[in-house]
Amino acid sequence: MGMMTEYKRILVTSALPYANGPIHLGHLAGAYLPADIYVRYQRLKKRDVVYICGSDEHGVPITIAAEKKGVSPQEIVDEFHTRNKAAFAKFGMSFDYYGRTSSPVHHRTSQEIFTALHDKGVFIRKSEQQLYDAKVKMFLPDRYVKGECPHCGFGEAYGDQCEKCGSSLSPTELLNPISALTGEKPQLRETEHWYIPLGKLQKQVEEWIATRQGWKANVIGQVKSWLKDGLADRAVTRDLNWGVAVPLPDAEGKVLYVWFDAPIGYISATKEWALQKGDADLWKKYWQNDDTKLVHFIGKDNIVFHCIMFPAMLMAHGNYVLPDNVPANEFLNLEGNKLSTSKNYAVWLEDYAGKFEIDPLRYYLAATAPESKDSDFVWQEYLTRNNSELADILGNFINRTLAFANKQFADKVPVRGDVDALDRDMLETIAQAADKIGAAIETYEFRKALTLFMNVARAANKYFNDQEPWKTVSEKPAKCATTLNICLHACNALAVLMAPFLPFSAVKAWAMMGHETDVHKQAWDDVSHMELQAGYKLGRTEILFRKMEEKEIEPEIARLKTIQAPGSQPPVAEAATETKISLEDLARVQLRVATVVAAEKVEKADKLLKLDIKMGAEQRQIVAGIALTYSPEALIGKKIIVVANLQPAKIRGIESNGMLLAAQDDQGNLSLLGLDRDVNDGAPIR
Ligand code: B3M
Ligand code: ZN
Repeated sequence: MGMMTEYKRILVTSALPYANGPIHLGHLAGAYLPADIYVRYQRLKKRDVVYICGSDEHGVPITIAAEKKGVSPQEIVDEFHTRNKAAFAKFGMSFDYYGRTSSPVHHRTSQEIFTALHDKGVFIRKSEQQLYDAKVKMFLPDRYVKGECPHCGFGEAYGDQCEKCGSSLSPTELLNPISALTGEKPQLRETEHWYIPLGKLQKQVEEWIATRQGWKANVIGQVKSWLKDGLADRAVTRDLNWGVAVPLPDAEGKVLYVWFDAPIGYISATKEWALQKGDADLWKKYWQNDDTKLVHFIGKDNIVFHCIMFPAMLMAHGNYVLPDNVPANEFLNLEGNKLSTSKNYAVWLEDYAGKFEIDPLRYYLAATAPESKDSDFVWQEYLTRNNSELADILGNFINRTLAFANKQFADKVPVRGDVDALDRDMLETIAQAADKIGAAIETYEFRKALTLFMNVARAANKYFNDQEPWKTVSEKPAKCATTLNICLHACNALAVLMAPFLPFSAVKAWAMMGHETDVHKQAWDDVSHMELQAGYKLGRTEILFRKMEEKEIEPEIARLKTIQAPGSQPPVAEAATETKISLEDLARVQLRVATVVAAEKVEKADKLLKLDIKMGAEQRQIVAGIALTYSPEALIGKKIIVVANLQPAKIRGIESNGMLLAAQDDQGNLSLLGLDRDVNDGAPIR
């Protein structure tokens, strides 16, 4: 399975979204749209390609969503499987099969793979202490335990992560843990689990990773850093009553860990696809052949599972193909802030589809996809891209060409006569377009591919302008006919070239060119030399891309503005007027009076002063950016107000343990907050 493999077929997967909520733009931009472009292109290349996706219906994300809504997990997954499948279809995601992990085929397949590994003696069985809620008689999965973060003191940290400081945690690390189910204090109890010994498999994984070529820097970087830290054995079973039952006699009440069964979902969905095709064994051709090119499209948070854990599972099994590439995307932000499902800070596919056209969104998302770093969805940019690129360039070129042919040539393709240099250039651009765009798609550079595509439309629009057919029509009719002939060839090519990116518009454009065939069944390699005979009758013209107005997007922007997204940093004025904090929030900030006992400049930092301050019995050092307004001498003996419980930080290598408060005027001058009656230092401010 080295890099020189001649692949005979392609198997493409997109991450199986949890069926615990609707799909938003961040999902689409990360794992689905790029895959769909890739697959549509491969089909046009006439390659044997199968595109698999489906719902991930197991794991704690599902049971938690069910609890929140007060319904059963089954109800949750039924609802969102159906809704998400429909939403994806609306956006043109052209899965060959959209499965679900609650299906019997999936349960059986996951159990078979678990059993195969178990019988080979791959797993290690370990018993360990885990938190148990005696009231509901249940071991608590990570997310079901809450408590105080041992790193930052945040009181609402989860058993797997503190959302305040980002530390990853294990439930037993939490201080004062409580069960999220009952609020009870959990007990430690002995439980047994099966582990995949990633430590032991690390070498094999490393050797395989070393053979991978053309992986994105963000992906390979993350993988190498996991490997460098050393892989830890991972439990592949859980004490939970929702999921695939562990197929062993002594494993009552245990299910497979969701990250064990979910990727197997790709295999089971392929099995169901094969069954549907009437050839039950067809899936083997894709999964059990080294000449299958397996490509996993995912978001960056799933890298470790797709590049290490799942390959390790399949290696240990021995009978499956491993991915040729895992082109993971980074994250998409929204109007400068992180997307947040819980705060409804997102653009939901279902909502979007009810209001706007699909292709302009596909276009904008592909143009700004977070391929190598996080990127930002901005409504205003979406509108601009639609109006000044799709409408003004691509749409305008096709529509003006067809309108001209309609008026001057009775909707027929005119004769191509002698060609001049501009004509030749345009024909050359058309002839090379498919290969150039294709090469970028093959290397997962979708933004580049889209730019190359638009450059063809740009060139064609310019060609139309430069040849001035509206003038030559009366002065040199043969030249005008040649120009229009070539413009129509360009339209014809553009209709096929846009198909992977803009599948709905491609259908329209192809019909406008008078074809009754399916544009998605054309051959990419024919684009360079597709012929339109003189006299060929064109179809009915319609506007390809409508210009949008500001007022259409204003409500969307306004809605997002009312939500305070996590990780956002609103401008100061806005923060002051809009963000309300509770008394509890306020109580977390400890302000105290302090006396400055020593002050000196910080070398090579003209804004900074290092201060020694005294708060009652306590003395400490802070670094403050006040040197432009205050000299060190002026400060000594002064009483100031400081934030006393700020996490210590190093500023220019100097420890700063607290922050002083000052007001700032328009010119940037500072004024230290003080007291209007003398109070001893150390006094609290309430
Ligand atoms: N459901 C996680 C996610 O949606 C998970 C992906 C499974 S892919 C096999 O991010
Ligand atoms: Zn924390």
